[in-house]
Amino acid sequence: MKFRAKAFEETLCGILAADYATDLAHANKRELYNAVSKAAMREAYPMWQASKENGRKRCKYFSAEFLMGRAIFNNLMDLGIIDDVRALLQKYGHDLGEFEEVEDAALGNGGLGRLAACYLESAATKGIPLDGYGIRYRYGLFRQTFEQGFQHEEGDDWLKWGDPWSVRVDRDAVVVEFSDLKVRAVPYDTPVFGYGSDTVGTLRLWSSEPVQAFDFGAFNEMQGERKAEENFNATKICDVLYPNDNTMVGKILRLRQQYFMVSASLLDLVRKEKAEKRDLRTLPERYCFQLNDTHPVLAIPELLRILQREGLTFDEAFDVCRKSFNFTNHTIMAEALEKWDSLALSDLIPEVYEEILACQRRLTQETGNKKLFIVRDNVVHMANLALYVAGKVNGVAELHTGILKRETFRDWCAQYPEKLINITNGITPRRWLLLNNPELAALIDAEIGKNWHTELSELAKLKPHLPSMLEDFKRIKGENKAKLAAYIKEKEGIEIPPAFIFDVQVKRLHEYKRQTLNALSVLYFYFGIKEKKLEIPPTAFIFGAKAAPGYYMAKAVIKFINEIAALVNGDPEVSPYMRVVFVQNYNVSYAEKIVCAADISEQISMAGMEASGTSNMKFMLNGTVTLGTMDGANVEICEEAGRENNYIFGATVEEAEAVSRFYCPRELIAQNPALERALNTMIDGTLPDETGCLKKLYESLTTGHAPDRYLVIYDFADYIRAKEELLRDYGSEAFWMKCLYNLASAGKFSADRSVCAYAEQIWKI
Ligand code: 26Q
Repeated sequence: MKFRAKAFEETLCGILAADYATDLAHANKRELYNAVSKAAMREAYPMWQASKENGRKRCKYFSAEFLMGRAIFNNLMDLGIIDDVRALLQKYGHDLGEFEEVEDAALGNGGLGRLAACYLESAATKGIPLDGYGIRYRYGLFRQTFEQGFQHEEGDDWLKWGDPWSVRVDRDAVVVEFSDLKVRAVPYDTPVFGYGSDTVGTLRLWSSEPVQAFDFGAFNEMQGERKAEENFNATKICDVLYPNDNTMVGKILRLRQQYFMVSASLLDLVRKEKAEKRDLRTLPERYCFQLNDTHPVLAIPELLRILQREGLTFDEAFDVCRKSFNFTNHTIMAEALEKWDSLALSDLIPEVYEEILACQRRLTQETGNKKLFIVRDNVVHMANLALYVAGKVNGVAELHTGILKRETFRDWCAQYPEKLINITNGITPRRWLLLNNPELAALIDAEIGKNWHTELSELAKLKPHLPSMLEDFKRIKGENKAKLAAYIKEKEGIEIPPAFIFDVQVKRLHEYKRQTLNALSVLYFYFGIKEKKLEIPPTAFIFGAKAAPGYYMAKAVIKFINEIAALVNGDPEVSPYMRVVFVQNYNVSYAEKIVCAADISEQISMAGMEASGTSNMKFMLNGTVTLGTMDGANVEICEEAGRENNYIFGATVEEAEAVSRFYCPRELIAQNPALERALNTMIDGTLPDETGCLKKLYESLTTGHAPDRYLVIYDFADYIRAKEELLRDYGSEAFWMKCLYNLASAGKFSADRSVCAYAEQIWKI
């Protein structure tokens, strides 16, 4: 679908006049942004409406996080009008690029939230009826700055420029009930466009409000104070996204958020079904639900509750749930598997807790299997509730699903062998190549046409053409690097010569992801160069990561790397060969700039810990080699592109498991003076340690009951071997061919493939 440019211009002018009393020549950036967005919304509205009312079975993707990033460029591209709009604005002296100041919608933490966003776009593109349901947080993931090397957090006022891409639907508001509080849930709908597609999905995010508008008269009455408090609590539910990634914090407000979101979504849906006089027993014919990890799993007992209230028996309601719920697991880490106290649940949502107990009873009856439980010792295990009721449960990469089957969920697998399946993650090639790297996309178009935009496996057709693309590829990468360097200079005040190798690790900060391993290698190179014992081609080590504000060790790692950056960049003997930068406030928009400019993609988690990873796929798609472990989707990247075209090191899952049993990092340190030197910077005054956090970081790697849980020290030597090999290869023709071969092999990692697999194997649509 493509709008008529003239119609768009007329709509735009109408909005500028009516809403801002201005015109194209005089509008400011903010007015222009809102008006352009609204004009696109208005033009696309009939298509959106038609998509909703096509009578097909729909999947509802329940997720506490949707990391959408900035909408405007992606939407204009997907609608096929980005060039027309750019030209139109130019005619009146504006530049589309000015909208880069618009805040990201960062209503998610990392991989899990971004995956949800990629899947919505891919489903719309592929004509799969998929809608997202979540929470409209007033503040998204915090904005990060560094002060004296320490992370500081500020509120993320993502609505600062307005939210022209959403529509508030008061008509569909519902009331969510807690034992102590009633809350009005008001939906805001955002259209999700597909690339060159008539299918438009909907992202419905719920906002919490007081049930009644605030009543000042109530101050004079007995209940005045309570009313005021309720008003306050009601708004608070959606105040802010919990900034944790792969760690669970058992906060009651978080529980309220989870119940708020699923209850509102299901009340809304059941009300619609009733309005259409549907038999609720047949609900699975029209809907299915995908639970994005355990965060929305309360949807299961909530639907049981609602359906029984509507007259179904428990068995009938349970049957509906079995047929409609499915569950994706994104982690094997014990600290991320959600558990809630029975007491908290029975206090807050007693009727829902009763349904959980009913599920536990039914599980015992059905299986008699003592190893399987949902509630034990007054703790509710949310993943187990999902494992029991969901029709299908999926892991997010082959290796990850294997571990789930063999270990984490072994007993469940034995009981329900058909339930667990794998669907390897994917990314949308529109945002992660077409939009962020238009020059490379055009180069590919010139070789094989544009079909790959929606059939990414066609990239394989590039394979015979790679040698002839080499010079253009190098030039484009060089230009992207220069742009990124200029941006980093502006934002971070650090100079990176574009001719340097760009070695990049960007992802959430977590011990298992091992930013520390990368940091120690940087120190290894630093001392090697300083003492004239080794040489490397000039390299910039680029980091980006947010640490959960309550995650002490993660914050210590940020401080560590920032101090290394100050040491290296400030040393005139070394800085001609090395630079280090930790970019502030890494987010989706920063990622778009970084991914197209990287020479090395660092994917160095301890084997078995990263369920999949998705930034690894983004780098690959932009023609970047992976320096990584055999973990998550890295394994499949090697299968597709050849291990010999990437740089693989470190313990495998099996080795890691064996080593961990009787592991003593101190012995390894004693045998490796260069490693010891690097580690000692944390305690010998080489790096300033005002708070003692570097000492704590040192201790976590070397002492105590279980030192170095993530085998940083164990993998260090092999990591250096692989990294030095990569740096030696860099710049040779063989090296550039590896980059291109990775690009040409990235077809599997399209989110289009993933959503089609969900539609066929799970949703049956
Ligand atoms: C749970 C309870 C209470 C508070 C917070 C949480 C919580 C929040 C976020 C638990 C986990 C997360 C996020 C997990 C996540 O992003 N996992 C990543 O999912 C990606 C998509 O599948 C994978 O590629 C990554 O490997 C995985 O780490």
